Order: sequence, then structure tokens, then C-alpha cells
Amino acid sequence: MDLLRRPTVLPLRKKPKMMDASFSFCNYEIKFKEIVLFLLERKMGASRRNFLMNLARKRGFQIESELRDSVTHIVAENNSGPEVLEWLQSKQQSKKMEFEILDISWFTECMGAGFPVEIQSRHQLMVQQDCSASFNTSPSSSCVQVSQYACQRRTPLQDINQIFTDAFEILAENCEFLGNKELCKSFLRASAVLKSLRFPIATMKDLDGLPLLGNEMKTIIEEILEDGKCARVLDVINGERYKSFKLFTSIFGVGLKTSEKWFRMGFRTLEEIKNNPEFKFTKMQKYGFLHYEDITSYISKSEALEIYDFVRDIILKLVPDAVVTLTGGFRRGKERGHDVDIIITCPRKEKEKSILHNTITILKNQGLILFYDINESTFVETKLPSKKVDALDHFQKCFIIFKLVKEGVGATNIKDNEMESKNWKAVRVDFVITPYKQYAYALLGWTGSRQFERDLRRYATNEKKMMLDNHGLFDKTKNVFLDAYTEEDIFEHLGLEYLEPWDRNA
Ligand code: DCT
Ligand code: MG
Repeated sequence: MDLLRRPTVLPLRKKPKMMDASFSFCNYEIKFKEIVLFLLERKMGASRRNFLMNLARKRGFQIESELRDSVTHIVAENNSGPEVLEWLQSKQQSKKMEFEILDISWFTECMGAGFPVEIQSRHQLMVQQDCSASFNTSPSSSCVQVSQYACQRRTPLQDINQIFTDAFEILAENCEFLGNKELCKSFLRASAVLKSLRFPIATMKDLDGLPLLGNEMKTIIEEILEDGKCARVLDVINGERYKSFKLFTSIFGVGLKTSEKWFRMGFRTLEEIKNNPEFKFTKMQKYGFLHYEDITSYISKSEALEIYDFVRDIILKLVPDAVVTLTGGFRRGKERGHDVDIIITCPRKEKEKSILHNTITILKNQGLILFYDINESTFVETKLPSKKVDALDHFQKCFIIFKLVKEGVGATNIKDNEMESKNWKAVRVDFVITPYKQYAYALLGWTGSRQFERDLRRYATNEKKMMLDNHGLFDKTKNVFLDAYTEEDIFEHLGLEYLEPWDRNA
């Protein structure tokens, strides 16, 4: 890990020449007027600090020996973000706290380049956020306050602990492929805790007070801190079973059961399966193979918005007061996704019922549907919410492979069988249609993330004696369903502070 390694660019001098900071400052031309550096002496030592300060000045950087208001960049060595904050807290004489808190690796790269290099997340010990707020909380107490439930933590998109969370998610996925649900859950919960942190884990001490990180998780984190990788994760990703399951489940319409069957039959590649005359594929799988390349490539936010705008216009012409919302990952602020999730309702009772079939007919007539599968509603209003955290909802929905024409949706006349000279892309789109009364619950459920939803349901059950799913919230103490017309209403029923969709990226 960069954070732990001593920089190799700058050698340690045994006896650096001690210099008066202000004197040497005057001797060199200031090339970079917008930034003022401050090197933290803690764990760096006075002599090394002096040497580095002098070097920076020679390179045209402004550098302060004291922490003054003019400082824009604080650089620390072998310190974690919380440790720097702790030190800053002890020096609270400075009111202005709008600086970057960076690892020495950024400084050494600047010295090597001879100019201030772009700050990347790997350089940041603390992400620039409301620094004064973090400043008021001691690092250890802020750790203790991390809730075990994602619905009580803010989890923005930027994940500064990705090196660990990626490892946990691979291990979770592997457990899912092996049918080990409990361990899968543990890895996902641990990953979600780390995703919510606003500082990178740099030492094992940074884990103090964090929930859901058992010994198994800590061993993995320690190994990554030491080696930058984890042997167990590498074994998984190179393993036959994981590779095959990843491949098979990437086909539209193929789940764990089918993957298990194919794996047991000895298949390892898509070609072996696709060309096997003995196999009977579902219609969904056939289209999954046909559009495999497109479907497994990412959808950009602009592509998602293009489809959403196009579909919404059609629906609003049919039912002017319909409510059409882009949900899923894109609503949480993601720039890329694997599908486009659209949720539809209408305040006029039962008016939503005609929307799906009419919209599909229009899209089909325009040649924009490559495949679709409608699941009719099996929703019963009086039914209690499901106890299973991963239960699917009963709303009417449609799984579509949409033909997104690259010059703009619907801009040209599209005929079938245009597989060559392709000016379009097959995109997975899901429509969900809900009665107005259940819309807020469905929107909350479909906004995700999946882990956020799981924790929300777990919180409702364990902490509130309530049952939550995509259809509603049932208060077991009062024996009533709680009405909600906005997501804010639901958070309020649960006694939770409202979290915006972009803070639900657990
Ligand atoms: N969801 C649900 N019921 C389903 C499928 C999904 O309640 N049958 C919820 C969980 C998350 C959300 O809807 C969106 O699901 P995905 O599209 O799978 O995830 P995403 O967060 O949108 O991410 P991606 O970019 O991979 O689509
Ligand atoms: Mg999605």
C-alpha cells in the first residue's frame, strides 16, 4: 500500500543541513502561487521534514513551517486520516480548515514531476468534505458512532476504501456461488461499513470501533494493508467455479441454478453451451446470447437518460398525469449501470393498469423492442410484507431488451435483422408499474442499493418491530399498515433521518 510504504524517490539523509525556514524560502522563486504546503512532523521527524521542506522550496513550492491560515495542502507520512485529524484537533487555533489532507506519496510525486501533480483518491487521507464537522468529532468516537445499519449511515458513490470493498465483494459473490448465504451476508455487510467511511483505512487501528468487522474480515484487511493484495481473493478469481459462474450468470436469463447445472456438466465457456444442440434455452436466454456483447457492456448515464426521456414522453401522451421515474443505480448518481430501471404510477386509481401494455405496443410498432417479458401483477393489498429480505415484489413489470439507436432513439426507421452495420445497442430496461398508494415503497425499494434495502428491512424488523418490503410497512405493535406518499414519509415512520438516494450507495 502506498500509504504505508516509505517513499523511494526521496532518500533519507542522515544529517540534513538544518535551515531557517523563512531564510531558505526567500532564496527560491515561487512557481506555484495558488498552493501552500505544510508537512506534518508527526512520525516524519524534524530532520527529514526540514530536508523535504527545503527540497519543495527548491522546486518552487511555497511551504509553511507553522500551520497557518494560508496553508492549502497538509502532507503527512505514515499517518492515517484520523490520526491527522486528531493532531489538527490538538492545534485548533486555526479556524480555517479548508485544506487537502494528503499522503506523502502526493508530495514525492510532485517533487519528481517538478510541479503539483493532480490529486487522486489514493493520495487523499481525508476526502475534502465538511472538514469542520469531522474536526469536531474525535476520530475514535466517530468510528464508534458508525451504525451497523446502512440506513443509518451516509454512503456516497465515491468509495475511498475500494481496495478492501472490492475484495469483500468478490468473496461475497463467491459465497453466493457456493450457496453460503450467511458468509456472503457478512462480507457484504463488512464491505458496506467500509464504503461509508470518509477516510481511507491505513492502519489496523483505524478499524477500532467499527461494527461488523470480525476476525476473518480483519485478517483480510491486514493482508491487503501489508501486501496490497489478498491471496484468498486471488485464489477465488482464478478458480474454475468462480470464473464459470461469473460467465454464466452474465447471460440474461441465467441464474445460479442453471449456472450450477452447466458447471456440473463440465462446461466452462459460452461457446460450448451456445453451440450444444442438446440444450433447450428459454426465450430470455436465447436473446441473452444473441445480444450478449451489448448487454454485458455498461450503459452510460446519458444513454439511460435518453431512453428514460423517450419512454416518459410516450407514457405522458397516453396518461398525462402518470408519474415516471428513473430509479435504480442511476437515481443514486451512478454514471454507469447494467440496466435502466423505470418505475411508473398514476395518482388516479387504477389508471396505471393500462400503461404497460399500451407503451409496449407503441415501442414494438416503432421497432424498438428486441425482447420483452411481462410479469402481471400478483399484488394483494392486505398481504403482510415478506419476511425475506431479498423477496421479489408482486407488481406488474416488464423485462425488456431495448434497441437504442445511436443517432437518437426513434430517429430512424429500424428494421429487424440489422445485426451487421449496427447503428444501435441492445440495452436492458426494466419497467415496474405500481398503484399510487404503494409507489413510495416501490420507489424506495427499486432505488437500492441492494445492501441498503437489506439493511433497511433488517432495521425495521429488529429495531422497530415493523415489516418492510417494496409494497408497504406494517407496524406489528399497532397491527396497521402505515401509509406513505413520499420516501421521506417512510423514513419518518421508521424514525430514521432521511437519506437522499445518492447517500444510499451501500
Ligand atoms: N430490486 C428489487 N427487486 C428486484 C430487482 C431489484 O427490489 N426484482 C431493487 C434492488 C436494487 C434496485 O432494485 C435496482 O436493481 P439493479 O438494477 O439490479 O441494481 P442497480 O443498483 O440499479 O445497479 P446496476 O447499475 O447494476 O443496474
Ligand atoms: Mg439497475
